[in-house]
Amino acid sequence: MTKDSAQPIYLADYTPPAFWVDRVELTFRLHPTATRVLSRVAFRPNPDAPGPFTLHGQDLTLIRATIDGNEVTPTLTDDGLTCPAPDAPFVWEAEVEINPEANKALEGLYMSNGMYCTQCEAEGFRKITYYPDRPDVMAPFIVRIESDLPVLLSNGNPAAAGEGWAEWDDPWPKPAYLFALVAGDLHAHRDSFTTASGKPVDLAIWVRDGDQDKCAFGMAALKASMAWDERVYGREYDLDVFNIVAVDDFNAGAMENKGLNVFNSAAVLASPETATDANFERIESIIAHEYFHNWTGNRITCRDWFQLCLKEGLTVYRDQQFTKDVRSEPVKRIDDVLMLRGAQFREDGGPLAHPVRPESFVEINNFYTATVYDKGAEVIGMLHRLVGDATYARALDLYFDRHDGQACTIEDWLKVFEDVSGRDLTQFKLWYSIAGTPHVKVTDTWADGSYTLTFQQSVPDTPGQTDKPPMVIPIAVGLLDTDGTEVVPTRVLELTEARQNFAFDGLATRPVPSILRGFSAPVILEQTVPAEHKRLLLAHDTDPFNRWEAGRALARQALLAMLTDRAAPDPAYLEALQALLADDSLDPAFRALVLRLPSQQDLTQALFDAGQVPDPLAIHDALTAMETAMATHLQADLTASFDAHQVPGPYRPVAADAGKRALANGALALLTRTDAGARAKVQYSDAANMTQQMAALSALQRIGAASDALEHFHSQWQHERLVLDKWFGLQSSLSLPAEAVATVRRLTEHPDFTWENPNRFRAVFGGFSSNLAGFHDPSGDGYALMADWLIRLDRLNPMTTARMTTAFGTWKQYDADRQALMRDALERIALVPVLSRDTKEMVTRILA
Ligand code: 0A1
Ligand code: ZN
Repeated sequence: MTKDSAQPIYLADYTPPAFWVDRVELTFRLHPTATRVLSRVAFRPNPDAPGPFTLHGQDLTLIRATIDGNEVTPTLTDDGLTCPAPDAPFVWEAEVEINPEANKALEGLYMSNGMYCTQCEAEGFRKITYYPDRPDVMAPFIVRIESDLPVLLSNGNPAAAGEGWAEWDDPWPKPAYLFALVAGDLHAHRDSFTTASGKPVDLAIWVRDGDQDKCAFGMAALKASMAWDERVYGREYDLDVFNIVAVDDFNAGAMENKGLNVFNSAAVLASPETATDANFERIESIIAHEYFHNWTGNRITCRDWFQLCLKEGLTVYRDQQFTKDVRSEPVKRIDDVLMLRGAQFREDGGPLAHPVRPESFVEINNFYTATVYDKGAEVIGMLHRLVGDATYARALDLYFDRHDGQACTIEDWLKVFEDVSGRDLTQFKLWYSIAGTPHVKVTDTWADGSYTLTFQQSVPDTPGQTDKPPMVIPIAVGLLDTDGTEVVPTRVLELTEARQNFAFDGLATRPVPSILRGFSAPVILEQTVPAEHKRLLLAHDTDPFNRWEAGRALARQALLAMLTDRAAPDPAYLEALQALLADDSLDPAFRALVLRLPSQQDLTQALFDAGQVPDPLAIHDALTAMETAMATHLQADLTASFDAHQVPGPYRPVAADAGKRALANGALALLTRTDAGARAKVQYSDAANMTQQMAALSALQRIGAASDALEHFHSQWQHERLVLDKWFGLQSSLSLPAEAVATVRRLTEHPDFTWENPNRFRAVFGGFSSNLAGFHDPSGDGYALMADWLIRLDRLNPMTTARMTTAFGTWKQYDADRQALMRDALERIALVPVLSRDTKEMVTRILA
């Protein structure tokens, strides 16, 4: 199990640690290129799992080590060290030297714009000092930081400080992955919170000078999250301080280190001028997510990394519940399902499919996936639906009571639900081990006043898994009559067999079913629904999710007919939209969602599922033609919507205003298809906030008329790095197909393309990989450009590189020529002699 080896490790091989840790003391003498880390760790042999004394360690220079004060000479191994040790409690001391400035992988201790910061999840602590870097070893930490920098932060409560040093004390036992240290010339945006039991907590968001005006929203979101977790889950905060730090160079969104959350600056900083409504909403949910980890992740953590979904699935579920509460429930559900289908279903249907709880991995960083996070959250949602609100609440209380301070497994989690509900969850547990998205086929019959739904379920083969057993699938169903009146309100059917019937008696006429309401399970529903029933559901379903879903199905059907039968845009679809658009009883945010067409990725998948070879250009053209038809046929309605949903007065990032802006900007994007950008240009020049400015710029970019505005935007925002990311991302993601590769190449040559910064790299190449018609240019130039840059980034930052290889994950969906070109690009990456094992694992799995 060496860090450089590509040997998989297996869940089945788990063994408890040979030594427990009772206490950790760390001293950091910070220096950009030669930081000294002194550790003093109290170990105790584990009588239940005797074994040699080994510690993880990577890229460390060992200066000296002692056991109980006596100098020792450990044997250094590929991934750490081993040393003879007493069979009784002892104190290990070590001094190591590390080089934060050279650390561009952004794991362990590194530097970002002159500030020191850490990222230890999953296995970064071993790059800081020798230690049992595994989540089941939990200990209290005392940390001393020595540096001339003015702000010195670590986990827990501040203990003492003086000129050039500070000490922190974290009394809550934690695994090393939750350790954090930050030092820099930082400025605080402060506030406070009093917990339900009356304990005051000092809150601070620490930022670089110049960013102080972008903290207020994040702080409000933090306080709302703290209050929500008390109210809904009965969870209080447990330290005297809660610190958040904004860091520019970060591989992910944010990290839940105990008492010291570290955030990608893009995931916390926002002002009306620099951030869009979507940014504000994302920040709110990430702040909530990291805060909620304090209980689901930190107080109760994971026994091993195979259990990652234990903390991530649950914490995503909790942050989704929070957003539903503080914003709109139906809109959030639709957003989440769009995400799930766009990222997780795609993952589940391709070479990277894996169970919510994987059984093996080479590099754990490659498993921070949509499956672990988002399908993990869906599984909890199903459990909640199956046991009901009251039992769910009792199960969570028991989980916190029973497991506080422990490192747990999915078995522990499910046992709590079994104990509280009396249910046997053996079959339900398959959701954690079976990969792939279940397909549920539904047919219906009507006879003598009895209506019967027949469901058949199957799960496709995925890498290493075939012949899968039936799962427990909660299917929420309601029935409408043909006037659109609901005759049977929502009922949750529990599908447990491969094929199962459910009968509804006592109906006067054959009903129209509304199936999988609220998207009650993460499955692909296969049903033949006549277009008039879809229109009926779109107009009348009491379930907002299925109302939206019906509109979506109509749009998809119309687009597929354009693609496969050269049909014209379906007038019936346009008419249905018209009625909806004008219905002022509907939330504008909901109408904005209904107006949005299925994505290019959606249609690619739909064609592939129908046994056809998707042509990225044809799909792009069909979407453009449909939008043009919408602009033409609905011009008056769109104009009315645009005018009626302007939000006067100062910008407020609240859901109601954001919904209006979303609808007006959705209308704007469509109207721009036929007005040569006239309206968008006016909005661009008049824009008083970033939501309006970006919406106008995007609309112009989508018709290839943004060059003046882009130039203006760059000169206006060249000193705001997060806004500049938008400038890069907008061009790479929305350039017209024929220009996209050249545009991306030009962007990489731009002096502001600071590619070592993950946000900037992702803006360009993440944006490009979402521009399917551009990325899949038939020349293969897009693939080659992406491969060149992934090879370059891998030498510095394996984690971000490996994640971005997923751009190639759908290669099997395309035509033979594109497949060959994508394989070439992947093989070229695979053959790089010094490829990181992160990227190697991803490329190997994608090619398999
Ligand atoms: N636990 C974090 C996710 C995270 C994982 C790895 C990281 O390394 C760069 C960073 C963050 C979360 O779920 O928010
Ligand atoms: Zn998380």
